[in-house]
Amino acid sequence: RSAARPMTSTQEQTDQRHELEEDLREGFWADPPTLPPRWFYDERGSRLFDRITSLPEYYPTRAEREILQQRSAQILEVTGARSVHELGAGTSAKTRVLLDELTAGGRPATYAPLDISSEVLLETAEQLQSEYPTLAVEPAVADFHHLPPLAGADGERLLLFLGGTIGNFTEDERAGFLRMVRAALAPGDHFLLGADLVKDAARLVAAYDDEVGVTAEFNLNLIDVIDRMTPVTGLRREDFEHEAVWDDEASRIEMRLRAVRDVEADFTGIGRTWQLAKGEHLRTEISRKFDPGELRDELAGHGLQPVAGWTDEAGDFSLTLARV
Ligand code: AVJ
Repeated sequence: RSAARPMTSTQEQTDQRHELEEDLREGFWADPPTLPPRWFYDERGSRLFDRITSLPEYYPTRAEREILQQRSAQILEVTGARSVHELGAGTSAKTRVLLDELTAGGRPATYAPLDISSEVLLETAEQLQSEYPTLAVEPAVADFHHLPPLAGADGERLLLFLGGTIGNFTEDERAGFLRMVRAALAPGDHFLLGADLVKDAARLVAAYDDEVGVTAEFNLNLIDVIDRMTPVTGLRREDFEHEAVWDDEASRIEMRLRAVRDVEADFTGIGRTWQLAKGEHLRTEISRKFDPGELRDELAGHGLQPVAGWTDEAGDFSLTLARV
């Protein structure tokens, strides 16, 4: 797989470095210091996340797949969708169930995977195009702040945002995101949203602090990503430990890297020194857990009318279908 990958260009590397440095400037000197979760997903981080999705403690991926397996036909019937757009598509693994239905009987249709990583996108697109000959696969690079114009006829678009990634946003970011989604769709178009649900705190914490330590490795990999992408001295992964905490008030899991000794890192690339005292933490991710009713109200408040909602058998995860 890596042999077939195009090399990341020097220009792309420079752009990435500047984007990271902007996020560092904005987040690292805040209280608590933070960094957007997108930086987890370098090659190694993406591979670690793949391993997370099959951990016994990490139920969301299995739960969402279960719902999609049961409801794909119904989703396409209700929406009448002929063009499917997926934000954060990655390898489109779960989406295949839906694409099978979309192209059943050799019907032509469009699938537009949208992702921040052009490498993964192009690989996925090529693979899908050969698997689904009647499907027009139209990949596009997009982040969660900017959607390109979505192909397809008004009333026949379906935009997917799966995996529970909506949970990574703060309340403000989520509001902005839903406004963007509403603006990208026309009357009669649909939006399908995957969201993790509130449940027993011990199960939630276990899902983000697994027994064999894959999630800890995923979290600590962020230090290596930063160290590799921007010039810095004194930033060492041995100085941090992984932590997952349930915040009941905010209804979210927080992933943190807690300093096990005083840290002083010199970010020579941005000309600033960063200090974190022993016992203090860097917040690396929030993962908001939802109440189904509240989520439906929030969608409706943004002009996205809920028309159906499902959970897996155990009631752990939800898919909500909304219409403009
Ligand atoms: C990919 C954002 C849905 O929040 O559950 C998994 C990422 N982080 N384990 C999540 C994640 C730690 C995941 N999302």
